[in-house]
Amino acid sequence: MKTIAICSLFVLFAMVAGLVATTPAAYADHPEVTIVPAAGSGAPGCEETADGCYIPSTATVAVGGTVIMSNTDTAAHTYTSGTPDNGPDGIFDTSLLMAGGSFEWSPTEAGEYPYFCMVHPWMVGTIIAEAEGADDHGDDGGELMVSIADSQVMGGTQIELTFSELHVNYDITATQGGEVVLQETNQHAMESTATHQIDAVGSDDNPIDVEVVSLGIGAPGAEADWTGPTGTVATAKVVPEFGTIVMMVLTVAIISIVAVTAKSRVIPRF
Ligand SMILES: [Cu+2]
Repeated sequence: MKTIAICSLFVLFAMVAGLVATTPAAYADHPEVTIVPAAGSGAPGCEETADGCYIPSTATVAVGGTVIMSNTDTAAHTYTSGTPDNGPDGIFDTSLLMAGGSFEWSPTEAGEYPYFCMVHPWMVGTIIAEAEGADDHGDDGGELMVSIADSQVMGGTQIELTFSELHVNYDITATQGGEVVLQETNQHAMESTATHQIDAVGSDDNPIDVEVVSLGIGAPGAEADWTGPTGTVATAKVVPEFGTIVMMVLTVAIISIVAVTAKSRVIPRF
């Protein structure tokens, strides 16, 4: 009897987790984005890395939303709109932001805003301000949203992905303590959801990190016709002890994507 009750409770929580996962709309308009300097960007080198000198190097936010420029580095930096070649354009300027300092800016018009660091001109980034109700499709500059939910099933973890578009081709990788516990490549999502089973269970000390990389949207075998964003579209840290965790907002090319994790708190005992 007791087992049945625990199971029902678990199913209920799994459903709640699923509901949270399927309602990512609140994140669709990018009301807020935080940009930090790459650690050590006071010395040249970051411009050679994939991440760039400001992270994310292309940040997307809604018109009227908030861009938080947070200096988490040990050196002082500026976020100055304009380009190193042409100088400041006067749209925004943090002036010298000391370590730990932060500055907020809210775009009032849609557009692309390049910026750079006055102290370290190899540091450049772009903010994209999107008008409200911007095209939500995977092709030409729309966005692909992937949410990640997890539930614990039979001593393992089930990862459920919810896609904002059909026919997303993707790779999914999960690691725990540096070890790969799930790696599936060239997956094709016929439906708006897909599930993956992991034998491991995450814990506070030993979370499972999940990463979903988009390969493009379209029919399998017709790679040349695939559209939409490619690159990392969602990451999540699976820690059963905690409630919903939004891990990271990653931008992909000119498109920004949101990851949402929902979790179940119930650990079934069998
Ligand atoms: Cu700097």
